[in-house]
Amino acid sequence: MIERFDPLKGERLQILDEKGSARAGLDPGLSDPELRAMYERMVLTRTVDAKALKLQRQGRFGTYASNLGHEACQVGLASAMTKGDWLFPYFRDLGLYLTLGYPLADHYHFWMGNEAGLRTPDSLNIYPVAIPVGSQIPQSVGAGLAARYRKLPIAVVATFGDGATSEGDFHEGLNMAGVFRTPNVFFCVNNQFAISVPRAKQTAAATIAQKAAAYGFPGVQVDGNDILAVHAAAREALDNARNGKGPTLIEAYTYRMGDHTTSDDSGRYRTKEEVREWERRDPLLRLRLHLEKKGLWDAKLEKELQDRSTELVEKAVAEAEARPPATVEDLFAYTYAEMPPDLAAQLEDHKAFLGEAAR
Ligand SMILES: Cc1ncc(C[n+]2csc(CCOP(=O)(O)OP(=O)(O)O)c2C)c(N)n1
Repeated sequence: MIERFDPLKGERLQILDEKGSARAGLDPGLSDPELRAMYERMVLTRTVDAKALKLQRQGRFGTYASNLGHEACQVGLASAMTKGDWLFPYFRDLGLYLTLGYPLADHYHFWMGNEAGLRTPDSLNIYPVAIPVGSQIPQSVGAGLAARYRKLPIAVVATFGDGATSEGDFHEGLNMAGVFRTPNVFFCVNNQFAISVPRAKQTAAATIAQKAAAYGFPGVQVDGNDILAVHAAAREALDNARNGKGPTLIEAYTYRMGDHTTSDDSGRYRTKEEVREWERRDPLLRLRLHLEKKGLWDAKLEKELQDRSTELVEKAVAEAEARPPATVEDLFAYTYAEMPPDLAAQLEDHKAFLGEAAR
């Protein structure tokens, strides 16, 4: 299916339209429980996100990057991944974390400023979140290469924003992936902005997906507010990676509905009309309409889901807030299996500094 949509011809994969109807012949044929589970994850993601913003405003959370509007990208991709696949995430990936099973209280704990929340459970293949934009891309290619050497039938996913495609890391990573045909899926969340810099200033190319052609592998642009399109493209790309058919670049065309982070004011660089225009394309609404059309959803189920999600969120917040505060060791502990000597030296230095400061 990916090859049927050529980004160089301006073609974009969309399966669900804004009224929730699926295009015949493209529907990935998910079962009713799978569709419902996807919607439930999207609603949970939005609930978790909204609570995070409130906590930040109340001073109970650090700077926070909202995920509003990205739920289809995140849940659509994660629900196509299978056990064994690796994720090299960026900082705006809440729905991926929740769908892959990251404990909600840990997520809150991390964004409350405690590195212990970033300690990925051993059962999950999630690399620590990358704050340096784009740095996770070459790392994911290294992991892809390692998987090939070990003959593991897995795929390695890196997620990143449109801004990351201007970093050298993007080009170096994709070039190497193309040359070595690594089992990578590069998932670009094109949400139109890198903080205040619009996509048009990021690249002169018409699409990000078309850049894959320069590296010798397929690229596809999908409607990032259409969970079926995201899921179908991701499933095919992941299958190809696992089956030795090399990497794929997926550009999910969407919009960042919120501010860049709680430190930003997007009203200074974009209009309310533009944001309102994208509200019509709300990814949750689109899947909900689809479920209703199939007779799988109604107001009662919606209310129950909202209540259940709120309850889960409140429990996780209470759990995270009841945990002990971070230690200095926590700042150094959760990235490497064994701490490298330079970090160990920095830790000792810092402890000595704190000891002196306390005297
Ligand atoms: C290497 C590097 N340069 C600059 C920054 C500051 N910074 C943080 S997020 C961001 C914009 C990222 O935009 P994009 O990749 O499009 O992702 P989005 O935030 O839109 O999801 C920048 C410039 C950083 N974290 N790392």
